[in-house]
Amino acid sequence: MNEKTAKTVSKFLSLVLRHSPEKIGLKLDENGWADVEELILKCSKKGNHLDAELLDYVVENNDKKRFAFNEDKTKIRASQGHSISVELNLAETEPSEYLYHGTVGKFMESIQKEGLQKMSRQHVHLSKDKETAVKVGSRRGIPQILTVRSGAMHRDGFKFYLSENEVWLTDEVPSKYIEFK
Ligand code: HQG
Repeated sequence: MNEKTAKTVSKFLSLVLRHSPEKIGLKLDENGWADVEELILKCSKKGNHLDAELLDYVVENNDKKRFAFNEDKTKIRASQGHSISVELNLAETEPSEYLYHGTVGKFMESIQKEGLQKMSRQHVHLSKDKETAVKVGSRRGIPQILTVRSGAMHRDGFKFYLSENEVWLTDEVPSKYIEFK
């Protein structure tokens, strides 16, 4: 399988399964699932060739395991990262004492004031290790890594969820739980 093709498919799937299914006339159910046959048909109709083999490959080999099939592989969804409202039905999970968030310098003043907000997504995204946070921050420039006192937040009643591909999700991180340094 050509890695470049797989990356292009992954980007396209992120677009239609997280943000804009209407771009190809696709419907997601309330839990974010798309019908696999419909997805293949509608992608191909819009000139983005997709078949079952390519889809399998992308789901299996995606660097961040961004997508998951249901049990009988008739449905597929993004495991996190949505901007459209979907109910992922993730179980609340107790986080470790610290989680990390990668961002960039230009957002720091605002984050210091308002804490971490979901912005255009459904959750604030956090990582269990600094390395992952560095990668996330690097998408936008020189990464700045924030340490989130997730254990303290949890004890104070904030809820945390772990996506199927191990991204930590929460609704917001007030500034007082962030270590800026
Ligand atoms: C920042 C990728 C100003 C926040 C990654 C971030 C992740 C604020 C940006 C996933 C702010 C939002 C999500 C505030 C937060 N004021 N800026 N109060 N609160 N921000 O893309 O976490 O590769 O929505 O720091 O790996 O960067 O697509 O969130 O810079 O898991 O699978 O606002 O996307 O995954 O940006 O990334 P995003 P994110 P994929």
